[in-house]
This record gives sequence, structure tokens and C-alpha cells, in this order.
Amino acid sequence: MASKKVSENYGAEQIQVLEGLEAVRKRPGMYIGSTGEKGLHHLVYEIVDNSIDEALAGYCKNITVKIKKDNSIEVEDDGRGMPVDLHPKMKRPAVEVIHTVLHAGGKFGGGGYKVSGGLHGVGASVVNALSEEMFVEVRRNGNVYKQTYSRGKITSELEIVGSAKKTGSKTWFKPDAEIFDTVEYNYSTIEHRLREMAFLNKGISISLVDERDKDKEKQVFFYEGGIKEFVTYQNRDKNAIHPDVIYYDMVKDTYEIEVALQYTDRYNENIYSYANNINTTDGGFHLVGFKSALTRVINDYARKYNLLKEKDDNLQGEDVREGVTAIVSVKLEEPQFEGQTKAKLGNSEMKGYVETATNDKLMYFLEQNPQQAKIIIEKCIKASKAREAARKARDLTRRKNALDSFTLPGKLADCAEKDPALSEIFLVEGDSAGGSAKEGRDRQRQAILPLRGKILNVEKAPLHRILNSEEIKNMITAFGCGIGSEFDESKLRYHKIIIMTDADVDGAHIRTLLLTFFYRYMTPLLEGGYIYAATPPLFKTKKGKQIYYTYSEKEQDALMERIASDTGKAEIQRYKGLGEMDAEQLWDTTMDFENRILKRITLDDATAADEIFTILMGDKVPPRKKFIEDNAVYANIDI
Ligand code: 28F
Repeated sequence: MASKKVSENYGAEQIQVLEGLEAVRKRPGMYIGSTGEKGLHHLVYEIVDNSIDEALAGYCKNITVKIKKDNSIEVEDDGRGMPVDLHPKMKRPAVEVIHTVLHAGGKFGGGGYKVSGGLHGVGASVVNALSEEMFVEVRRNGNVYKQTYSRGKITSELEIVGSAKKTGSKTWFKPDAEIFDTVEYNYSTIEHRLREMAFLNKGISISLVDERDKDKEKQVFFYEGGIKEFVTYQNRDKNAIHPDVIYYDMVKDTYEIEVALQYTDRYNENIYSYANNINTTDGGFHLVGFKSALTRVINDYARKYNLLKEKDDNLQGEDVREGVTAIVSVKLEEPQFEGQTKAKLGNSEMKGYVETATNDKLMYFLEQNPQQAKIIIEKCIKASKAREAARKARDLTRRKNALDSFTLPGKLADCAEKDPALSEIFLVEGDSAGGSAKEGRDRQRQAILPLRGKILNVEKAPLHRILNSEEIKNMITAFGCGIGSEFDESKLRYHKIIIMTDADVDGAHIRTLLLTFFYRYMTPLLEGGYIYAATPPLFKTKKGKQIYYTYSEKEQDALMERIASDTGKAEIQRYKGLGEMDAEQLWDTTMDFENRILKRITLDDATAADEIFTILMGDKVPPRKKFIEDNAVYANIDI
């Protein structure tokens, strides 16, 4: 049915509506964070969030997300169907208002509250403004209603296009290529977020279909156990030290708290906090409340049942969190998100609420499960002893340094530059490449720290063992910024830390060990984008007088085609390792500021990174084998 042209005469409201959505197209980053890949994926989450809200209100059970062949998106739910009656003020159908007026979401009927996701529920109207085309189909009152939109404007009046027995809403949209740097959806990005949403909202089935790849099976995410199953999933490649995932919740009419936790034999803590399904990566009051109550409950239980003696010091926060995997998920009506990335919960009342729930319900679990409690307390006590040992080891190294002020490791060839912003340090695999790097480098700005072979796998080593490893100590001293809770970014001596390893599996392994160490003990280095990987050439081709360096098989093939007609025979050398290059070649191909290729390694999703580190560095071989097979197509395992 041809879509009718909308009448041109706009009232005051319509003008305000058009200005609102014009603003979205002028500054999309204000509404969806960026016009890069993250912003593109935000569009999906905004629409899915509306279905989630309908499910949390108790009316929707199934949500389906489809990536269409043309990279458009379709989301469907079996809720009540968006309202189609006239909006009292706007004198337009409610469904049209939802899609054309900014922030037209808001409170839902039926007692539920809007648990907005993304950049706090900017809503479907933003998706409309940033889509070339969009349509909505509503099944309600026995009819199928449809309305179409484009770049924020309606392109047809709401009309009945069929009849339906069931109710629900279906939204289809095609992101606007004029707005986004890329309009190519990333399956695993969507998969990762939908799985997380299903864990965070138990009992809701969320399906994902990728119509671009006929071999890809439909995935259904459905977890009756909610975040309890999320912990089991996070621990799937780790060794839990007690059988049950501890779970408790507290449901009030204006907020809801859920906590799930289980300890593993690892040394790092994995605590993820959420507010209204948003991953509060910068924490906030809910996380503060959980951490302080966890420490208190563990100490109270340990003293009450004589696992901690009078003379023993209290267990510290880091002791009771060592090896724990925990999910703290709160839902509340008026969340205040703070900080640069709006990823910190600012509602101070949540601290007390989470503390109360934890004090009561975690203590209750421990008392009801004394065997598991004993295992947990003993792990915490062991952690406290290891911390003591590490402190002594650190003091030892510090005391040694204190004698001769500030000693840098002997193996470090430091640079003359004192301004960290201009200084860079190369972590070089092997002494021979280290020698060439020292000789070929720019002494003013480039420091070299050779690493002898594999460094310790910090994933499974206690802190005091890590601090006794020569290689690790050298890096900590050279960087100058401390580790863990003592990390101080302002003391970092180099603003580029460049990992230079061979382009083979060993080199990738060493790089992964280094990244695991940075991720576990110097996370801000990754978050701040200080870490880089150097990319040495794969081939050297000599033809006549000309020498060419190439960095991938594809580039080499293209070069061979390009010089095929030149006279003379091409001599091709495939580099096995950095050690095969002399100082000059190493400088020319891999270190020279002008023509080197550095890959910046940043960390923008701890969960994903953590999974990769756990699989790669963990104890269980099958997941690692599967990961490497799945990712073997990438020569370097790039995080
Ligand atoms: C594919 C995307 O957007 N589903 C939705 C509903 C249901 C209601 C509703 C939505 C404005 C502020 C009330 C129906 N009946 N899927 C979706 N399903 N919005 S969006 O109402 C929004 C109104 O609050 C709904 C009775 N109450 C609410």
C-alpha cells in the first residue's frame, strides 16, 4: 500500500519534535556515545531495552533479534504491543510519539519501572533519527498496525495492515550510512550483549539470528537462574573451590538487588556490577556496599567460628576478594550515572541497601553451609598470608633500592628523554634481538628492556611469586608506576610500552603472558592505551637494487604482482624471528617513528578480555585449544 505523503502543516509541537531529532542527527555522539561501531550497536540495545522493559513489566516472554542480509536489524517481542491510541497532548498515536519525540519512553504501566539500558534509554526516537529507514508493526486489539519512518520523520500514517490473534511489537531499522563510520554489524558483539541481558533478566528468552550467514545457527539465550547462571558461565574455564554459587536478592517496590558469587582457585577478583542492566565498569555505591559487607561478613563468620584467632589481624578487602567471581545487579527507578563514561552508579542509598542484603543473606548462607564456608574462609586466610609475604618481598626490593636511591634494572638500556610523553620502552624477546634493538634505537627517546624467554604466567601464580620473578620486577622498576592498588599512572616513565616479539606462536604466547600481567596488575595501562605491539616484517624481498619489506602474506602477494615485470630475479626471505635482522634493519622496519607499524592494544570490555585471558592462560586445555582453533585465522592473537 503506497505510503501517504504526510501533510506539510506543522503545529508548534511538531516543530519542537523536528528540532529535537535534528539535534540528534547533528550531534549523534551526545545520544549514542559515538558514530563508530559502539554507537552502531547501541541502536540495537535501545530497541531491545524497550522489549526488556515490557518483559520486566511482566507481559513479554520472548524477544528475537535478527541481523538481516543488508545489515538492517529486526527486533520482535510478544508483549502487549505498543499503544496505538491517541496521545492526549500530541494528538498523535502513542506509537508515533514513541518514535518521533525524544525521550518519549518513561514510566510503563503495570507497576514495572523503565529499566533503561544504553545511554540511559534515549529510546526508539533516536534510533529513528539515525536510521535511513525504520518501520514498526504492532499486534494489538486483534489488528496489525504499521507505520514507517525515515531519519526521524514519519513517512506514512499509522494504518491497519492485517489482523492478529497474538500481541507484540516488531521494529525494523536500517542504520544511516550518512551518520555511521561503519554500518556492518559484528555478530559476537551483539551475541555478547544479548547473552548478558538474558543473564541479567532471568526467565526472558532472547534469540539471535544472523541472516547474513546461512551456516550460523540461531542462538537462544534463556537463563531461569539469571545471574546465578552468569557466575557459572564466568567460571566455566576456572576451578570453583566450593560447589554452590551463592545467590541472594532483595526486592522492594522502588529497587531490586541481586548478588551471585562463587570462589575459584585463582588469584584475581572478577566482580561485575550492573545498574538497570548497564555494566557499571566504574563501579559506584552498589559495588562499594557489596565489597564492604563482604569483608565484614567473612571476618565476622571467621571470628565467630574460631577460624580467625584473637591475635590474627582482620582479613583485608583484597584477601576476601581473591579468586571470587561475583555479579552485583541492582535495578532502581531513578539511577544517577556519573563519571566520564556514565558507568558509575551515584545513588548513595544503594550502598546501605546492598550492605544490608549482604550482611543478612550472605551470613545466612555461610551458617547454613559450614563446609563451604570453611573452604572460603581458609582461602581468604591463605590470601592474607600471601599478601603479607608479598609485602615483605616488596619491602625487600624497596629496601635494597632505598640503599642506592633509585636503581633501574641492569638489563635496561634507558633513553635520555625525561618526559614520559616522549619516551617509549621496547620489551624485546630474546637477548640477540635486544642487542640489535639497543644498537639500532633512537637513544634520545627509546629505551630497551630485553626479556629472556617466557615470563611467569601470572594467571595462576600468587603475588609473592610474581614479585620474585626477575623479568616482572625489572618491568615494574623500569615503568616506575607500581602495581595493583599501589599503581600510580602519574609515575609512569614511558607513555608507549611496546611489546616486540617474534611473529610466531612463541612470540604471541609471550605477548599474551605480558598482557595477562598488565591486565591483572596494571589495568590502567591497557585502559589508557599505553600498550602497543610492534609489528616486525614477515618478508624481505630483494629485486635488483630494490629491497622491499612486507608485513603480511596479502601485502607480499600484492608486492610480487607489482614487481613481476621488473628485471632480475626476486630473492625472498621469510623472517623467522627478530634475531635475523641486524640493528639497521630492525630500526628501518620496526622502530623508526616514521614508517613503523604499531598496534595499540586497548581494553574496552573487561569481560571479554577476561574470558580470553582465562581461556588462554587458564588450566583447562579444551577451551584454549578451541579458542586457538577458532582464532587461528589471525596470525597474531590480538586482544
Ligand atoms: C521491538 C521493540 O518497543 N516493545 C514495547 C511496549 C508496550 C507498552 C508500551 C512499549 C509510553 C510510556 C507507556 C502496552 N500496553 N519492542 C518494543 N512494548 N511501550 S515498547 O507503552 C509505552 C507507553 O509508558 C504498553 C500497556 N502499557 C504499556
